[in-house]
Amino acid sequence: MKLAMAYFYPGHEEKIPLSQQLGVDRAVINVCSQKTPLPDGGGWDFAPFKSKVESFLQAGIKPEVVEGPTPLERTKLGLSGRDEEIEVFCKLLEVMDSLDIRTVCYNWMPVIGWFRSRKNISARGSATVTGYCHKDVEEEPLTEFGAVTQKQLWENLEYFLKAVVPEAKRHGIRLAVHPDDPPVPAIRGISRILISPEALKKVTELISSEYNGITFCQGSIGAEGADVPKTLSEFAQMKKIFFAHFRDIRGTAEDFRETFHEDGQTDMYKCMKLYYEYGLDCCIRPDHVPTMLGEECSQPGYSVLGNLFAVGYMKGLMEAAQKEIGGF
Ligand SMILES: [Mn+2]
Repeated sequence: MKLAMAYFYPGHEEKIPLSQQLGVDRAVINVCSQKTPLPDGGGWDFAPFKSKVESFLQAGIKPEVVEGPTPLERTKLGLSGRDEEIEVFCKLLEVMDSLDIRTVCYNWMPVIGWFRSRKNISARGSATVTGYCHKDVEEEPLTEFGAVTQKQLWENLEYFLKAVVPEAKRHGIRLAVHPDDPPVPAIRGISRILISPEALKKVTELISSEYNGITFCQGSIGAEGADVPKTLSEFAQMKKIFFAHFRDIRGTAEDFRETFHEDGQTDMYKCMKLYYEYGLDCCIRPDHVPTMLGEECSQPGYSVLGNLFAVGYMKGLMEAAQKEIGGF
């Protein structure tokens, strides 16, 4: 397994020296915020992305995964303009190929995306974590997009995969879909489809390809109510885990809170050992972290200090797993 850290927000580049100090030499980076519209004309300027990659390489850190690709909102909703979005996404695959970045993590949550109804729940020692309580949003009105059905989302996903899997294969880029988070059937009328291990498996079967797989987000899969180590084994056996998110929660899909990485409901060492038992050679990164002492809660889940704790914990588990099982 290859340990990586995420650099998504302005200011995250400050983590580069920290990453060097921690001995983490892989990065997960994005192309843009998903809310950013396509520039007029439907094209995309990849020059800033290329120079970002170059700056990481100069610091001795290799970008391994693009998480947060070019916008796919119209594609997810099946709106006009989706073919232009797909064209830009395929161009991204070509650019990634030229930069030797071999995995792209995308999701199928239009409009609302990653969502928490609470962002500063008090955790141990006054750290804060995020959480979701479905009751908080039950009374909320529909969005401007009205009701979006599960059937529409599946059809749109299949349309997308039919178009991009051949390009992914051509460029040697693995498509790693992220499960929906929170994994509830709908929020404000926008359905969610990737809310169970069965649904994730179905994605890999829509277009069968060694380039069509998943991001194994332990926190999301735990919130689905699934047995995380068992599900991990199943997807590892199918060779469908292309990227892993290391995170834990307490609770259920309808009512959960995130935790420090060793304080949730999942056997994290058992999970780490399984990655090595199956000989997976993909990136794993700390997913959302608590906001800690002296930090503003301005980037809930993505502040810096929690990453230090997570990386130390993960390195310990990885060393133990390597000694027990072998692998790299
Ligand atoms: Mn995740």
